[in-house]
Amino acid sequence: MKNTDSKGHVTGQSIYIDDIPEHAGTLHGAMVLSPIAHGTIKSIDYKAAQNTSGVIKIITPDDIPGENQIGSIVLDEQLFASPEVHFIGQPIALVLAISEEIAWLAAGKVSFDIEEHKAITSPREAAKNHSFLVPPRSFQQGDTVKAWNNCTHIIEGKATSAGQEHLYLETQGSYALPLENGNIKIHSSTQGPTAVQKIVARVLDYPMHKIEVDVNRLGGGFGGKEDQATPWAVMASLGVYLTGKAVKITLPRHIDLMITGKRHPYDYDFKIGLSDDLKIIAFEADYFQNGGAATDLSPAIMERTLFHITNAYYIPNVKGTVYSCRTNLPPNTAFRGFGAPQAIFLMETAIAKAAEKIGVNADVIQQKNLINIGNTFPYGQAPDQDNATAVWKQFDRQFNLEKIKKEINLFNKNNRLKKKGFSLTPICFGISFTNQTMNQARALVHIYQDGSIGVSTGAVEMGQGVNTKMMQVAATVLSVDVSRVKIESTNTTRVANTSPTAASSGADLNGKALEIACNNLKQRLINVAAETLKTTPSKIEIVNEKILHNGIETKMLWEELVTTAHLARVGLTENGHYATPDIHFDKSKEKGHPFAYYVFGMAGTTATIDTLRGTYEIDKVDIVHDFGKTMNRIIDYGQIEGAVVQGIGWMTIEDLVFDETGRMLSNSLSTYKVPDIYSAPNEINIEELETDGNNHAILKSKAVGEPPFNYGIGAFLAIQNAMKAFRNDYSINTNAPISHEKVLMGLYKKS
Ligand code: MTE
Ligand code: LUZ
Ligand code: MOS
Repeated sequence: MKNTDSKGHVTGQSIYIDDIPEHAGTLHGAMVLSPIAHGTIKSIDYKAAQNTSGVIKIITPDDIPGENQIGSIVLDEQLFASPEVHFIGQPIALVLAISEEIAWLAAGKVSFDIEEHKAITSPREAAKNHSFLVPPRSFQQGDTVKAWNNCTHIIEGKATSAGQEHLYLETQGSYALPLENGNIKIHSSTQGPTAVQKIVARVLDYPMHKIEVDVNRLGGGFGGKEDQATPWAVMASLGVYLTGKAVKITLPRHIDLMITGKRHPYDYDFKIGLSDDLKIIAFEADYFQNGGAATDLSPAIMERTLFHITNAYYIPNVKGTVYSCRTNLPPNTAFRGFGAPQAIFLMETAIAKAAEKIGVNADVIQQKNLINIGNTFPYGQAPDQDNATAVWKQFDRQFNLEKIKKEINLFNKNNRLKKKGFSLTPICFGISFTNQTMNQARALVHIYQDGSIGVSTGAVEMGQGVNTKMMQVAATVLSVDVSRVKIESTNTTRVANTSPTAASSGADLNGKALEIACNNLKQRLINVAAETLKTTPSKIEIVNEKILHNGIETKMLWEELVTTAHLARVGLTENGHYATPDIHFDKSKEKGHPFAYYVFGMAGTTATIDTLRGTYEIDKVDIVHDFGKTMNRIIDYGQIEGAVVQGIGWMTIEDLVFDETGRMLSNSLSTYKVPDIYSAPNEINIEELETDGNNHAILKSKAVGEPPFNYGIGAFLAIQNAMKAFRNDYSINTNAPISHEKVLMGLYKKS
């Protein structure tokens, strides 16, 4: 089935926040932003802004009826900074005006008297000052202290990986409308409608039932709207509360780039030890995450880093510690992979450095250490499928590792101005929110009298195709044509207490809830059919809209059955609730079984460098991926292709640069380069792992949103392997991204 949104998208008819027709008298909001990264506000002069024609109201912390607090995990983030500011661009107040242009013009006229304090931008400096968002946390198994004695090879080093801008095509925004009795309806471009509802209620001192949040779809989220869609919805609602008018806020692109959080940059220290026969005996690492100025989702991201420190390998002695460092940058947040890509990057880089020092190919080490059934990850869970090895074997069978290497060697022998490099990236990604409570969802299904079906779930459509998958689930379970199914907007009055659509689990959790609701409705309809046909329910089936009795078609069709049920006063609405079974985690021991299942896979990345210019191209990425049994090949392949390109961008050309005062230098799309068609691989070849699938996944179709992002890490090492082919004394640079500039310098740096 094609993505149900594709026609609307290409014809421009899909509705985003900015496409919602405006009510008469709608006001537009713009934020007054902190000009410095750290300081105490002594006084603010709003006169020039207030006197700007078209300005209706300026909202300050004094106007807030509830709490000036939008923190989620830790309550350490003010809606409007007062009196201290903690990053450049932090909102201080909101200007409401009759147009967006006037609002931003007036906001720019506000002047301040601020006492400036020292700004910290580096996580290592923050760690030195013990400036942490939450206490450090460690996972371990075995005994790394003793294990070093058993290692033949010990390699130590440092590494860094940069942040990453989400660059969702639709910038952050919200449109809030007054309803009767002080109630408010909010259209928000958010992955977490309930998070918005809850925090608006907190700031307005309202019960949650007065706030309705409606999400039609997002023009991309990628994690950037899991928590950080909230402030704009809160500000717009506050505007509605104070003026009684509709209020719209959408961030201009350059403001969105400047003030919203990104993927966490990490600094790393690592030590890896191997035996004579290249078994990894021990691995120890410290991860310094650059959390920015408020906690946001950093502790959860820290946790997902810890869960992925060994990637797809079994290492008997491991210790990993994550330090969540408070700095004077915008609070960093969820981004596809949620801390796991950083962990996997370090593991793969450590292996590459070990291989370089020992003088073997990295794939020898990789293959020898893949995790098998019975081996535990450092937190105690063991994979229940031998898929790491199965992926490797299938990769070799379908892509032929020897052949790839031979071709590259031959090319490199015959070319001086171009060199090719190759790398393998096995991955293993745990599926479930690491916070157990969040692994629940609900779905509300109506079957209308005419046999058509309306479905509401907690899942948010952001381009990943979850609505299409929900249509497929309802149509499959009820055995009707997908054209009968309509997916409604995600709305807190229809489906309450939702988890954000995140952790790649949107389709699984909401799909399972929907499956339950549809199965219950189906059973009810089967009972009606049995009564009408004077038989027992166990002899009735619904297949492709036909009603079968003892396996034989009857004259009764879907529509007639539904009408009969309604006339017999049988309820045609059902609410399904799903909570992932069998998951648990004991934080006091840091052991348990947090994941419903794992997604495995492996990418082989081939890159070509231009040895004169230092430029590069990614020739191809060959992938064996564990889909389980994909329920929608078009969507799932699209998710892999997008994730691979996004991952390559993170590792190669996307470079977020801040100066020491906390000012973002790469603050536009001319200085912050995202991958375009030229930097995408020329080929992405996807093969499906041959497997029976996994019953915890919806219709056995495994979560696919985030895991393939990690395949992009291969580009970092493939490019550098090409550099090694140019000069064999080249030593792998462990600081990502490997920009064209770094390649050029690396090729000609005096050793
Ligand atoms: N694909 C598109 N087109 N746009 C997005 O914003 N977000 C990614 C992934 N794929 C995203 C996307 C992220 S970060 C997640 S967690 C998953 O989709 C969420 O959707 P799912 O849980 O339904 O897979
Ligand atoms: N969000 C979250 C996530 O709150 N918990 C998670 O485990 C997670 N994982 C990936 C992406 N978002
Ligand atoms: Mo995705 S980072 O879980 O929104």
